[in-house]
Amino acid sequence: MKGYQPQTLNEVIIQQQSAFPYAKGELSRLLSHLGVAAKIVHKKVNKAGLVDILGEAGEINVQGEDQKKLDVFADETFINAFRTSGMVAGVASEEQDNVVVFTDELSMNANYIICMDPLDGSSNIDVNVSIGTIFSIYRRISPPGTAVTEADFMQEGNKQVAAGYVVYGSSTMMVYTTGLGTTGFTLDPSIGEFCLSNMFMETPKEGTIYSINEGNYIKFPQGVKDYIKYCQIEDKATKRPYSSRYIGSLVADFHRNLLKGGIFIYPKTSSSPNGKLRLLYECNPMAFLAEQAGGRATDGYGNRIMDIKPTELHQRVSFFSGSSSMVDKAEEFMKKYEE
Ligand code: P6P
Repeated sequence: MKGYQPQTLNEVIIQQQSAFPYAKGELSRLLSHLGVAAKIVHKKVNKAGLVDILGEAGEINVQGEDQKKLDVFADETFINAFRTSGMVAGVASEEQDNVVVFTDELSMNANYIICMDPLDGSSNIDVNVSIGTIFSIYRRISPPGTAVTEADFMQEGNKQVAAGYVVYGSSTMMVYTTGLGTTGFTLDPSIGEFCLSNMFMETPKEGTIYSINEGNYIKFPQGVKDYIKYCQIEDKATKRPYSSRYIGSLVADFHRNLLKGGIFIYPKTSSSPNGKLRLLYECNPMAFLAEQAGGRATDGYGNRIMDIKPTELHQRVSFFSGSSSMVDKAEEFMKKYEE
């Protein structure tokens, strides 16, 4: 019987690199380094209940959230992987107030910068619910040989050269895009490799799942309230009522909707007037993946997430993403009340 011949992350990255005739392989090597760091974090996340790595790290991050030890561990692991790769000049991280600038000569001459949420869904860490890492890769704007500045990170999402996430769930998966479609790999712990499991993922145009924290209902814009009621009305022709599914980990909710179809909404609310999710390291990478899989990602008012010009590092935006027809329908309700 033909042996199990998995296609590994590195093999697929190299194959995809051939689509870029002038590629020098730097991005490929960077994605491989990222894969190694993800395996290190996977190992810790999987043992979170067994070793003293649960609970608070005693710090508060820039978001005002308690930093969990795993958050800090993941942040340090990915930053070290990027620093030692020699291909990254600096990192913007949810866990770091300011940009982390690499000042060694090799890194200062590197061409790439990275925005990341090292461990998204931290409130779920201690209760064994899926969490994730989200990353977004750009070419630097400043000249090689100089230290990057915050200005290098103020690029629209449409300038991303790659983006992806790692979801630490019932299995650990890496899903990424370099603009050639959205591709998924599943970690095979027995060989320690991410193996190709979903080539060219396509999200269904229509879905029957809506993901939103309905606990915030009274704070939502009227258009969101109307859309939620639309999802709940019985209509066989459009397979309504839809199912409400909300895990509270963006990566887990996004991944399920990507595979099954659905819409994820984190709108602006009366208490979060700009929304909660961060543009640079949550919404832009997810938007790139959604669009590469045939979906949409907007702010709910017809503005494509990847066209938004960032103005600050930890900027928050309203986020509607998923099956294209569902985002279209939600925006119809939002348009009725547009200021
Ligand atoms: P809420 C996790 O903290 C996170 O940033 C995303 O992963 C998740 O989608 C969202 O916040 C959950 O926020 O307000 O519904 O708990």
